[in-house]
Order: sequence, then structure tokens, then C-alpha cells
Amino acid sequence: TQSRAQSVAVLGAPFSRGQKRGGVEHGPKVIREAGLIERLSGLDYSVHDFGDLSFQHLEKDEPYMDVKFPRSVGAANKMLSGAASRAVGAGHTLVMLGGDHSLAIGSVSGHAQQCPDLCLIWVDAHADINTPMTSPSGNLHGQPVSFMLKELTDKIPAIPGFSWMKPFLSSRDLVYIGLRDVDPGERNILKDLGIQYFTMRDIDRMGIQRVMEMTFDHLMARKQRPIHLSFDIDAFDPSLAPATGTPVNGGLTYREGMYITEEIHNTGLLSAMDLVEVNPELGANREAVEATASLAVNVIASSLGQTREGAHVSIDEIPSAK
Ligand code: HAR
Ligand code: MN
Ligand code: MN
Ligand code: MN
Repeated sequence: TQSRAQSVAVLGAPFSRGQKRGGVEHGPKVIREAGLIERLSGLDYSVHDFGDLSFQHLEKDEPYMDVKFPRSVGAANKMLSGAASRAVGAGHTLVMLGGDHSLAIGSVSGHAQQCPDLCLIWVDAHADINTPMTSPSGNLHGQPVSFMLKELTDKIPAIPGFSWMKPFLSSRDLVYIGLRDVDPGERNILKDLGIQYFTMRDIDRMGIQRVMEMTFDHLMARKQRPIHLSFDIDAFDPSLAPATGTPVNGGLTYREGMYITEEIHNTGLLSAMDLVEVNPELGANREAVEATASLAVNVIASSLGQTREGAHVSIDEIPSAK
């Protein structure tokens, strides 16, 4: 049988101040309502639901330069980082439910405290690598990766709320999949640091199978290491994931999404993942919200070993007729 982590920790992070649209803080609730815990239990994991973090609401949190809600985002991520570190340290595979994508600062940094040699696979329409100086919006959900990268240390000003964290990731340990809305400043950073990224155009050209091969060749060339998967639901085409804040046409198909996550599971190296940017207040109707939430559950289940081929059972005799 396959080696599989025995236990999964589910941790909700109901937080929305990394961007300006309300509702994304209800992501954990709708993803749970779509049956997440039951599905993971059905995959034979022991599931530890750690519930939702309760973030302190700061009444006064003025922008710093153009950065919006710096203290709220900093404090929420500090708390999440500690919780993520404890969950991984206790031997669980972590599933963090957002919330907006600024939360990756906490989940990846907490994971890295336990697994300093981790690599990061970022599946998203967006690169989320603006610095506070290049960000066109000031929203921190468009910036989390810039705070993680050692190579950008000198480009990140001291933002209130962020003194607890230091950059911990090398740009060669990061791969993007699904990009199709990259700001000019972001493209400069990607090129300048030589970051490996696969846009939707690259998937069109090479197919998702080749893209995943190249992803693992890049990340595992020197040695196998733990994987952090940060999955933004807006990587999918808006026809599949309508209930999200910044949909961009021309996204992943359902099959591409399942192939990406199946291949990540097949490495046996997935150690933590995020599922972010599900916003139930933005679906046109209940069906749209439920479709988005159930897609999120499928992404998580597939990352954790659900296969389209069907489950392997240890007693594999075909039942006889009598
Ligand atoms: N790049 C834009 C910015 O920095 C938009 C970021 C959009 N948001 C996300 N992140 N959903 O993946 O503001
Ligand atoms: Mn609300
Ligand atoms: Mn994102
Ligand atoms: Mn995105």
C-alpha cells in the first residue's frame, strides 16, 4: 500500500482584510458545509478539525504608505503562523481554509518553521508577488510572496504588524501554475529572480502533464523536500469558480485542476496546503456558491489522495456471485 500521512489538521482562517471585498471570511464555513471533513474521513485519514482561528478586530488600522490594513494582516498571520507550525509539528498534514490569500504569509511561514527546506507550489491566476512599492491596489492579498522571499529582503519596507516575520524562502524553491493576470512590477520581479512559472499560455502549449513534470524537475532536482501547496480558487476558470473576488477568464479546467493535485499527491511529499479566496457573498446565486465550495473540496480531497481511478482497497478480490 501507499505511504500516506495518517492525520490531517483542518484549520479555518476567516479573514478578509488582505483585500477590500467582504465575504471571503466566510470561506471556511461554506467549504466545511460542502462536506470537507466527511470527504477526508472517507479517504481514511484521521481528521483533526481545529476549528476557526478567532482574529482580533482592530478598530484603528490606517494604511501605511498605500498598504491597506497592515496591522490586521500582520497580527492575523502571526497567529496563523503559530497555529500552522504547531499543527505540522504535531505530525499532521495541514489544510488551511481561507480567507484571502494574504494568509499564505502565516501558513507558509509556520510550515517553514517546522520544515525549513520546504518548497512552494502557487496555483493562482495571479502571482501575488507585488511589493508594497509595486502594488497597484495596496491590497496585501496581492503581495504575500514578496514578504517570503529572501531575495526581496531589501525591497520590503518595515510595515507595522510585520516585525515578527523574516523572509525564509529562496526564489528557486517556488513554482507558479495558472498565471494570467500579472502586473508589470510583478513580471519584472519574476524575470529578475528567475522564478519558474507556468502561465495558462504555457499550459496551452505544453499540456498540464509536461508542466507538472517540469515543476517537480525544478523543485526536486537536488533533493526531495516537503511541499506547501497554496491554491487560490481563482486559478480555475470563472465558469467553474464564480464565487471569488478577482475572477479572470481563461483559467484552469476541472481536469487540469485534478491532474495538478493528483500529481502533487503522488509525490508523497505534500506537507501543508492552503485553499483560499472562496467568497460566498460574490456568487450570483446559491448554485454558484455551492459549485465553488464543492470545487474547493475536490481540490483538497484530490491533493490528499482521492483519485479518479477509484480507491485502492487492500482486499482486492472481486466478490463472488453467491
Ligand atoms: N495583482 C493585483 C494586486 O496586486 C491583484 C491581486 C488579486 N488578487 C488575488 N490574488 N486574488 O491572487 O492587487
Ligand atoms: Mn458577512
Ligand atoms: Mn492569490
Ligand atoms: Mn488569485
